[in-house]
Amino acid sequence: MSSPKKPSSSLQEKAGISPPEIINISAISQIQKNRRKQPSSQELIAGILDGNRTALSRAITLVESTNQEHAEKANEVIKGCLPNANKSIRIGITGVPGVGKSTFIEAFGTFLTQLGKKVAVLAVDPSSSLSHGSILGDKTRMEELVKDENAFIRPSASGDTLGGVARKTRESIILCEAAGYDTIIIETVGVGQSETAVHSMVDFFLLLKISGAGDELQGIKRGIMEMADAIVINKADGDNIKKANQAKLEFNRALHLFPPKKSNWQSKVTTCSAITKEGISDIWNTISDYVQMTNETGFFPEKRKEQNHFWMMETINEQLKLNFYNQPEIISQLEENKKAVQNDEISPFAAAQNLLKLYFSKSS
Ligand SMILES: Nc1nc2c(ncn2[C@@H]2O[C@H](COP(=O)(O)OP(=O)(O)OP(=O)(O)O)[C@@H](O)[C@H]2O)c(=O)[nH]1
Ligand SMILES: [Mg+2]
Repeated sequence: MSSPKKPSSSLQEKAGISPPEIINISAISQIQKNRRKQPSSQELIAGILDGNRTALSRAITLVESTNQEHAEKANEVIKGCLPNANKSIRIGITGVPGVGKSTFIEAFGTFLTQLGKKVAVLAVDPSSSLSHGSILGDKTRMEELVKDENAFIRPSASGDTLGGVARKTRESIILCEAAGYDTIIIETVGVGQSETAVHSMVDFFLLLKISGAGDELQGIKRGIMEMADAIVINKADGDNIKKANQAKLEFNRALHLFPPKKSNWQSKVTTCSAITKEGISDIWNTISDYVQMTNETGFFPEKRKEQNHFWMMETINEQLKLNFYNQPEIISQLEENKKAVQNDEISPFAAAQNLLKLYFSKSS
C-alpha cells in the first residue's frame, strides 16, 4: 500500500478525514485551477499580441510589481512585445488640477475611437499612492471611454519615486502598443518634475490651460511652455469664449518669443471645450500635422531614439540609487551621518564620502 500523500495545500484534506459538508468540492477545484493558471510569459506575450485586454492588464501588473520574480517575468514579456511596439503616436497631456484633463481625455479619446483608433490612457502621477490613482478616482469623468472597447484605461502606478512610476509607465506604453493601441495618451498633473518625465516619453506634448483673470502668463513655468507642442485653452464655452480667445492671443505672442524648437515645429495655441467638444478635431489635426512634418524631417524617429537612450540611463541611475539606499548598513549609517552633519561634527562631503566608501566596500 502506498503511503498517504502529503497534502500540498491547506485546501486538501488529510487522508481518513472526510470533509465537512459545508465545503464545496467544486469550488475548491475551481480555486486550485485558478491558482495554477498564472500565465507564463509566452502566454502573456501571445495574449497581448492578440489584443487580449486581460493579458495586457496582467502584464502591466507585473511591470508595476516590486517583486523580483515578477520583474524578471515582466522583462521577458516586454522583450517579446518590443518588435511589435513603436507603431503609435504617444501624446502627453498636462495641466493643473481642475483644468479639465479627465474631461478632455474623455472627449478626445472618444473622438479618436470614432475615427477607428485604438486608444490607451496611462498616467504618471507620483502622488497617486496617496490618492489611489487620479484616473481611477475620476473614472466617472471618463464614463464613455471606460466602456469603449477600443479604449484601455489604466490608473497610474503607485510608487515612492517619480523615476519608478515613470519607468513603469514607459514600459506599459510598449505593452499597450504591442496590444494594438495606436494612440497612447499619458496624463500627468503638473506637480514636481512629472511633466519633464512625461515629455521624455511622448512624441507630442500638450499643455491644457484655462483662461484666468487676464494675466495668462502669470505663474506658468517657462520650462513647460518650452516643452509644449500645443497649448490648448480649455473651457472655451458659454461666457468664457471671449476670455479664452484673449488668452490664445497672449500665449501666441509669448510663444513667438521663444527660440525655435529642435523639431522646427512652431507650437500652436488653440481653444476648445471638452464639454461641447468644440475644437477637439482641430487638436487632432494639429497632432497629425506634427507627426507628418517630423516624419518628413526625420525628427520623429530621432527623438524616439534619444528617448530610449535617456530611459536606459535613467533606469541605471534609478536602480543604483535604490540599491544604495536599500543597503541595511547604509540605512543605519545614513542617519548617524545626517546627525553629525547637522551638529557640524563633519562636513557634508566627508559624510557622503564615508557612506559611499562603505557602499563600495560592500559591493566589491
Ligand atoms: N465649462 C466647462 N467645464 C469643464 C470643461 N472641461 C472640464 N470642465 C469641468 O471642470 C471640472 C474639472 O474637470 P476634470 O476633468 O476633473 O479636471 P482634471 O484636470 O482632470 O482635474 P484633476 O484630476 O483634479 O487634476 C469639472 O467640473 C468639469 O466638468 C469644459 O470644457 N467646459
Ligand atoms: Mg483628472
